[in-house]
Amino acid sequence: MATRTHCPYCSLQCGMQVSGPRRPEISAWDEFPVNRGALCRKGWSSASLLKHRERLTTPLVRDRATGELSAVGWEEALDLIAERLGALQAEHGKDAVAVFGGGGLTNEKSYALGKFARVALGTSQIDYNGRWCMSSAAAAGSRAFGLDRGLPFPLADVEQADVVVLLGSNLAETMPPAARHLAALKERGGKVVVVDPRRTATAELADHFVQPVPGTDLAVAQGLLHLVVAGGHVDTDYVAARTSGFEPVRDSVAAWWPERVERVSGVGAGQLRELAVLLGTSERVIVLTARGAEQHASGTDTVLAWINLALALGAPGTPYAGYGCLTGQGNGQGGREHGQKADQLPGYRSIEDPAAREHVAGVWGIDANDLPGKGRSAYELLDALGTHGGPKAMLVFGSNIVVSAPNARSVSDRLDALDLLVVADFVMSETAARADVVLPVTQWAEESGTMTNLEGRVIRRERAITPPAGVRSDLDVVAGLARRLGSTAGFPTDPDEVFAELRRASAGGPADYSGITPERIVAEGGVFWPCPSVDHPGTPRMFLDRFAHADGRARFHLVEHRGPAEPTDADYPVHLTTGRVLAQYQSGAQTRRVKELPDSGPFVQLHPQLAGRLAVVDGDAITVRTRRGEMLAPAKVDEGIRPDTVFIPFHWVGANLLTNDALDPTSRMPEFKVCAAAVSAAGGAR
Ligand SMILES: Nc1nc2c(c(=O)[nH]1)N[C@H]1C(S)=C(S)[C@@H](COP(=O)(O)OP(=O)(O)OC[C@H]3O[C@@H](n4cnc5c(=O)[nH]c(N)nc54)[C@H](O)[C@@H]3O)O[C@H]1N2
Ligand SMILES: Nc1nc2c(c(=O)[nH]1)N[C@H]1C(S)=C(S)[C@@H](COP(=O)(O)OP(=O)(O)OC[C@H]3O[C@@H](n4cnc5c(=O)[nH]c(N)nc54)[C@H](O)[C@@H]3O)O[C@H]1N2
Ligand code: SF4
Ligand SMILES: [Mo]
Repeated sequence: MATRTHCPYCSLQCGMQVSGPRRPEISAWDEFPVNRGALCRKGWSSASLLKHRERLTTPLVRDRATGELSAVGWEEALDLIAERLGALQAEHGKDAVAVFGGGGLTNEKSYALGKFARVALGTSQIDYNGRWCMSSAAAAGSRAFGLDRGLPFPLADVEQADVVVLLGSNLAETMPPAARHLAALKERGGKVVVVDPRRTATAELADHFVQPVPGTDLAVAQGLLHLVVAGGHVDTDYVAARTSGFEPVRDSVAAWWPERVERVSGVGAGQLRELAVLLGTSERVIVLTARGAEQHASGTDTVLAWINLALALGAPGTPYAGYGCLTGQGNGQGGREHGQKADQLPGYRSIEDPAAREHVAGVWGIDANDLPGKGRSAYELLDALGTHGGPKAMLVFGSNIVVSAPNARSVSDRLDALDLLVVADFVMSETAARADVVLPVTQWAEESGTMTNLEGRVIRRERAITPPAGVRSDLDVVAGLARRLGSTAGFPTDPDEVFAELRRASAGGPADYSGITPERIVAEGGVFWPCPSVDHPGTPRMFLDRFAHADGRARFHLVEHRGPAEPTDADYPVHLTTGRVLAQYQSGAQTRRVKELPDSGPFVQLHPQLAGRLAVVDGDAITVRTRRGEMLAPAKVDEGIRPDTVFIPFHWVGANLLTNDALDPTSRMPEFKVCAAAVSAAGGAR
């Protein structure tokens, strides 16, 4: 019997079937609307990790004398953790313990972690890897529209647009089944614009390929808005009726004439003019951002600049048009709504809003005054570990920080400075390998729970197979620790019970799940939030009548181009950018262990001109250095990348030894997508 569930990886959350119970095999679930049976190779091979020989099946504790990890029973492991957490908190205060979560966790786990931190531990120090993912777009969406839901419309709407602009998205590799929407759009005569410093597989699908210097998307948006204004293409009725703040923005882009934009971004003035006419004369324009535009110290402002352009064109809140962010992780959307973020309570509420505190404290059966306030953001949290006044212990669920955090050497040093590092995982990730206690947990197909995909569609993962003996679910771990810490609050281990509580906690909040039931999810192919009552249909398309600000209007924002936090100079003359390849997922902890997936190891993509200057050919070892570290990898010589830029995928240890930890002032997103580097033939001088 095959069970209908969803892929363990990206935010598309493709529907699939898993046969069970003994030999799990993947088959297509043709009816699920998002992917209609299509999967990428990661999805097809995802069962391979379920019965993997490297699967962790017993808790491990590090022997202080020998430094080795050795097997212990669950009771012993949980007792030990609780005892040490209690002692550290008694000595240093509640905030001595931190929790780090992930955007791949189910809604139930995200919710339980947030509650566990605030109620059982009483700490404010909780945040998660979503800060590194889409937080800049979330911040921009909240400011412009009053609410952040990555895509405010179903992904298939893309097919009905006239122009789709993909800004820093390589979706042909990062969510392959989504590329068919672009094909369908083109068949209808629609146009695709791809903006990327590299000619990617996605750029190959584009009618217009724009190749800016990394970190200059904001200037490109200013230039396009300048031309849209000059060409008389502003949708003035829409701007008057549905927005506020246009005039100062219009005045500010007067200074961004195309030749100036060309000098800053490398995008030709002629191409900008052509694009502005295309955008200005098309009825339905969709602008989609992904990590290429967002993972910058000016990521929030960059997204705001593109939203300004979309608003001037009258797109957001108009059918088959608008702005959206392509969220990345499996539960990248739901993971940011239920309280594992430092400043947040369930239902996408602010932890600083007194009414929100009252409501959630009521659901949790505690006094609102006992709820901690806002904690440190992800990178600031990691940077404070083991310092004077910083956390002394951290529990990690669903992130492989050692590989994926920026400036990773410094982060690893901070992890080593902790008195206690606990990691829950199902494989020995690089981060688990540094832990004092490792807890083996269940995987996607072994447990149920809800996820919210990139469209805001709440879906359900169904348990398909029996977990191996010795593992427990994350919910069990949280409940076991909460009990030992003396918490009297409820920490149910049944995901359905947690979801029922989450629905109540989210009721009345911006991300209202209260009308979403497991039965409805199955019957309706997922339910879009907000869904405030069981007879509410859910909200596939948002903002059609009004935006979420009190006055119902979207807001233009005055922003200025700043460029990369670390500009190139004589010592570090090229831009380094980082990202993904099709066959690997994130830190690679999962996919590097899947034998069906090719593991090329890291490489350095560079242009033939740069390769010529370094006197290297394809496959030669080259060294890449930045102010933070260096790495060695084979050259991948490719005409598709800008000659002033090199690209390294981050699925292996290496790329993040180099990256810059400069943070966006609003979202606290690190600048993964650009820093200054020096490249040389290995062993040779630059
Ligand atoms: N195969 C695979 N798929 C994945 C993942 C994975 O690890 N592997 N991870 C998932 C997750 S969590 C995420 S967040 C998404 C990410 O999905 P994407 O955002 O599509 O992935 P990236 O490769 O990080 O970045 C996209 C592109 O940004 C470009 N870029 C770099 N700098 C700039 C810049 O300054 N401006 C512009 N315009 N573009 C720039 C890069 O060249 C790259 O091609 O993918 C999801 N899907
Ligand atoms: N240089 C560079 N660095 C980047 C990026 C980039 O583009 N460039 N992108 C950033 C982005 S967008 C992201 S999202 C991050 C992602 O980076 P990470 O946060 O490291 O993400 P994963 O590799 O998915 O790590 C998930 C870990 O948790 C485990 N895991 C999976 N599911 C569960 C679960 O349900 N419970 C528990 N307990 N464990 C689980 C997995 O085995 C794995 O070890 O990387 C960021 N880092
Ligand atoms: S596109 Fe994403 S969700 Fe779909 S099969 Fe691939 S990794 Fe899984
Ligand atoms: Mo991500």
